[in-house]
Amino acid sequence: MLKNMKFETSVFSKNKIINTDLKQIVLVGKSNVGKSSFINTLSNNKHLAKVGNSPGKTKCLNFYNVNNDFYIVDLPGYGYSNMSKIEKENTSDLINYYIETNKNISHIFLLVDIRHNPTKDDRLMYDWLAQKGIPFTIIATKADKVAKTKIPEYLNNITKVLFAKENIIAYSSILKIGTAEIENIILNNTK
Ligand SMILES: Nc1nc2c(ncn2[C@@H]2O[C@H](COP(=O)(O)OP(=O)(O)OP(=O)(O)O)[C@@H](O)[C@H]2O)c(=O)[nH]1
Ligand SMILES: [Mg+2]
Repeated sequence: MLKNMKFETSVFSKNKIINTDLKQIVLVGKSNVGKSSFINTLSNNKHLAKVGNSPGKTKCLNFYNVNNDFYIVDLPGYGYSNMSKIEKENTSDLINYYIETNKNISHIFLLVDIRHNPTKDDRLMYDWLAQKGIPFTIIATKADKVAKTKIPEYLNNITKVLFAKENIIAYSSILKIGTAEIENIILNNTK
């Protein structure tokens, strides 16, 4: 669990991105994959981030301050078809700008649903991150939804579809699978 994690601000436009020297750990992934739930589990506070049954819950960049040491940044999900074209363009423009221009991003978690083949959007995001050179880890969410014995098979499949070289971790916000490993990655990248 990450202690002293507090919501700091929501950012809807490029010029409002906070100016800080603190390191940032960033969550990216398809809408509904479980990014906001991940924040709530890590902070042990189920009311910290808004979680939704319908995709498209998070529509801005949300900055969570951890003990004034670093930030965890929750991004809007991609691939949500009900968003208007303008909304989609604004969101992806904001995400691209934030990741492209920020020198303080020390690690990215790319979240994908353990049960499904990564989508075309996941592959595009993977390729984009891979060529950026920012270290990242793939998190396979909702691991509570599959049989424990099948987890390695699902992880292999995701790695194969993404042609990924990165480490991949099975994770569940409900059963707290993978949290210790993830916390270690966060702490090692924010020293
Ligand atoms: N079974 C299970 N459900 C989960 C898990 N994590 C999230 N969910 C559910 O998945 C849905 C979406 O979760 P969110 O955390 O809001 O997803 P998000 O990635 O933030 O979605 P956007 O804000 O739309 O991008 C909610 O109904 C959650 O309760 C998990 O580990 N296991
Ligand atoms: Mg969200």
